[in-house]
Amino acid sequence: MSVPSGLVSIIIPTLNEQAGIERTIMSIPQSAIKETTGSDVEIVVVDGRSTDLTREIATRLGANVILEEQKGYGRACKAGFVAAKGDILVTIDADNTYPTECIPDYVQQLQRGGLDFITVNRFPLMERGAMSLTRRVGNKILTSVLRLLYSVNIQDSQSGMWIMKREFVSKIRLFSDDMSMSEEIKIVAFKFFKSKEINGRYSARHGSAKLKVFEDGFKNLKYLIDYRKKLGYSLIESSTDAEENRIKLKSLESP
Ligand SMILES: Nc1nc2c(ncn2[C@@H]2O[C@H](COP(=O)(O)OP(=O)(O)OP(=O)(O)O)[C@@H](O)[C@H]2O)c(=O)[nH]1
Ligand SMILES: [Mg+2]
Repeated sequence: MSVPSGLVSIIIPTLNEQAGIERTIMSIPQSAIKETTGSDVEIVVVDGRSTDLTREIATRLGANVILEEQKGYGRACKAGFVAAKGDILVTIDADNTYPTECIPDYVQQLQRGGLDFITVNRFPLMERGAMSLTRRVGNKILTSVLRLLYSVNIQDSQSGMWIMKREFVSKIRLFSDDMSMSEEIKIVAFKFFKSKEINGRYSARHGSAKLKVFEDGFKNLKYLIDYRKKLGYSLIESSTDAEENRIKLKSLESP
């Protein structure tokens, strides 16, 4: 057993997830994470004005519950990145769909592989009935467009389980506040950082879906097309910033 030295933050965006939040939090193997990775664990729930008991349940279970009043999954994740204190960040949904039991292994893979970002591919180990045919087809279309437009080799563009170094998150600029943030973060990670996609179980959801299949599907497709103009601004220390700096310095030099 190693001595805890770091902190792993588990970030959970929630919107009316009283049916799944307790199972989700209870399934996080906190002592196994500590034993295998040497890190303590904090749970950060980012709630978007739930009208059910989500916040109360999460608070009772010891999570740090913060409120992000502005709508959107992407917005909630970004608020979680800011609130989380860990040097490693993990995102999961509050519906008990992702393989939390694998967090110790995934964090170790990140650390040992010197990786910045891991995303979980849900397709090979998906439980029966966890995703409708329409959603699977929609995901395949979005993933193919992403691969084609950005030359990024991933199989699941919409997965919401990521394991990341804090440093990675600090270096990137994410523009989307919606579900499309999920594809955006993967594009940036795979284009500019050391990233990997690994296969992980995906189970049927507890509680009602917040994803609106057609509305979000089309929005995500449009985002993929439009995002090409923003990609150049996705790094905080991007060439644009560097260029601006160069211009400023040059103006100082001039007589
Ligand atoms: N804070 C906040 N959380 C949100 C918002 N929209 C969705 N979420 C949460 O983000 C997570 C992802 O949303 P889901 O509805 O599970 O989307 P999905 O995983 O693509 O779809 P399912 O497979 O049906 O679960 C869930 O935990 C939601 O409760 C929002 O506007 N604000
Ligand atoms: Mg979900």
